[in-house]
Amino acid sequence: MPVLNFSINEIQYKIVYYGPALGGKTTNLRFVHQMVNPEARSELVSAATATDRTLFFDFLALDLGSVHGLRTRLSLYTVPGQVEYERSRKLILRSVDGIVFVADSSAQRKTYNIEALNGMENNLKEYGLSLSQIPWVLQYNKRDLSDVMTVEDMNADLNSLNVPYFEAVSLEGKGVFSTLKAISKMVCRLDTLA
Ligand SMILES: Nc1nc2c(ncn2[C@@H]2O[C@H](COP(=O)(O)OP(=O)(O)OP(=O)(O)O)[C@@H](O)[C@H]2O)c(=O)[nH]1
Ligand SMILES: [Mg+2]
Repeated sequence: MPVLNFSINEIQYKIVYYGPALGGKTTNLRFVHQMVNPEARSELVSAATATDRTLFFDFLALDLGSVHGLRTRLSLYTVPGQVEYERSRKLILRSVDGIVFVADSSAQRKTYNIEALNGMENNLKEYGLSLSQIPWVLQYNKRDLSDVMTVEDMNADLNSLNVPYFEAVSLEGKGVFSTLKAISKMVCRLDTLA
């Protein structure tokens, strides 16, 4: 649910990057943070372990400027992918407006992608939400690996709802902004976003 504040003419949308452990969610946010002009973004807030695994979430705010006369902000969050953090993942999904599901293209990670997607659906259900109602996109990350699944096979596993999907190598920034642009358009219900 977007937060609308008429007194300051502002609307805020929450986008969550969800997916299996080590799929590249934090890497997406790092690249966005690196590329966006500091005046249009916050600092990247990360709570990570010593080995760089997300502990609770990462957070980055973006200012899209004026859209339809309203100052429009995006709050980007990642969830921690490690299995034991289910409670955190559920909490972070609260009041979500749009989701980027970051799947790992490695064939070895196939079942982890499916389990994470099932877990996400269950968590959404507890908030009365379903994947057929909420704007979401898929990112097939790590396309640079040697054992990638085909896009067709990944769609068969993860994309029964036929949502937009993007191939990415987020470590090199490839596909990061096409993914973000697509979900932003969907949550803001815009046809043209620069
Ligand atoms: N080869 C390759 N490695 C990547 C890519 N994107 C991310 N990685 C690497 O994958 C590892 C995990 O990336 P993270 O962004 O920390 O993954 P995450 O999904 O945030 O992981 P959790 O916080 O544990 O859920 C890191 O070593 C990244 O450098 C990619 O496109 N290709
Ligand atoms: Mg992370």
